Amino acid sequence: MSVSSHPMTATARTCSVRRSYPGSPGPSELAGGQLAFSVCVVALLWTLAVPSLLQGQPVTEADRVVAPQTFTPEFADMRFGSDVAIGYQEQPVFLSTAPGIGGVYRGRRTSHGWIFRGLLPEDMWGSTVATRGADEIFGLVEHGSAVGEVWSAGTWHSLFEGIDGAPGALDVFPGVIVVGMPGYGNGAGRVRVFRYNAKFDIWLSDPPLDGELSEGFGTSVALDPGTGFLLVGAPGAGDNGKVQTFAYDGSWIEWVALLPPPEFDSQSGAAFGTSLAVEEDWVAVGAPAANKIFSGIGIPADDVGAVLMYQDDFLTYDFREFFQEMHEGDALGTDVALGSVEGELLLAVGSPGADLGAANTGGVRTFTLGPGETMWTERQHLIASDRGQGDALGTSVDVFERRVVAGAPGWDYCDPGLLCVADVGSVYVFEHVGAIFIDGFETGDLSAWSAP
Ligand SMILES: [Ca+2]
Ligand SMILES: [Ca+2]
Repeated sequence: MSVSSHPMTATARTCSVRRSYPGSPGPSELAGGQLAFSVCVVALLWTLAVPSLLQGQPVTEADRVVAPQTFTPEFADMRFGSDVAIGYQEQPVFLSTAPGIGGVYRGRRTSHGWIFRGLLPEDMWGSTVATRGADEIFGLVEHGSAVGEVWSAGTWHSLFEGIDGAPGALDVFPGVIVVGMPGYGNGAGRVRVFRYNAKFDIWLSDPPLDGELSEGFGTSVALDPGTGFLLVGAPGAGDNGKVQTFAYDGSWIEWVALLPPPEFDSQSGAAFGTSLAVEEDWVAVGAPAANKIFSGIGIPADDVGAVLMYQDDFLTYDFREFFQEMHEGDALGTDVALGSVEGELLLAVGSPGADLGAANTGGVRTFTLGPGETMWTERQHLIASDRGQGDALGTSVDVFERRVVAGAPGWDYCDPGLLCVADVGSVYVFEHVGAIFIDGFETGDLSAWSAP
């Protein structure tokens, strides 16, 4: 069951995410609506009769975080939340870029709320963030030169500098850092795997892996801890993009390429590989410019986006199923994240172009896969309590255990009596407790929450 906010004139067919999988006779479409009460009275009655389908209900954030400045006009367009990463170091921590004014923030959740530390270098801007285990890293780019650096956010020092492109994607394991530089070579893209050499206390790069033409190779990167493989998204490759896998045997050797299934053959430019996440034996790949796979139900729509699920079966990465939004420009799959706790996998997928009461408020779709299950089930729809036009929630998402963090870099700060400061950006934290996400109503903290 999925729900989307829609004008009062919404019809049932416009209220769902489509689910499709191999052998399926067609998408199952279910209706609901968060603002579309005329539709959703029916849907609510229906869902009450079928409790197992009460899963796409909208839920707002447990916590909303803005960067710690006072919002003077100079902070317009800082776009906090452009990229986010969440982890846990005795307390929940997250990292976010704010590329419009340069820099990177690290927040940690204490009993007194979020406490921030920021790095705002004069001549560089923060480009991407990543965390895993004890490691927290971010990329910086020099103004005007596109030469990059990678820093540790735990210790606030540069790990290595002078890399040959702007870091656009990072992944980290103890002693290994993968850097995607999709703009390298006029957009061909390059990926470097750095390894820490303890003897000389230095990070050394494997020979670079390069893309071709305007593939954008390295737009997304991930190391698969199960196989030891490297996965690299190249959304400009071929007709619709690809994810290339590499096995390591003294050097990186091309393995299989993940491609969209044949349903996507009739379109081009889907940007498959824009985003990428790996957890256990599953890989999620975002294709935010995918057009709706038209089955004769509803109406065609461009750029609804898609998230496509692959499962490793003895190093094969087989396609399993995909999900799409329904409306033109929703851009599902702009970012994806996977997490795992107590045997259940949690998938979060951003749709920054979704219109939930206003244009491009954005939202985040969630799905789970329980122990022994083979098909993903759609769960609650994560939205912002204060959503506004152009906020673009879901531009970035990350998951750690049962916590989802999502960036809305287009969020505007508006205070009565003051002019609005546009595109300051905001970050939302959603808490998954038991089988559901909870919001301010359940936590008893209504300060950053308003029920739709
Ligand atoms: Ca839109
Ligand atoms: Ca805005």
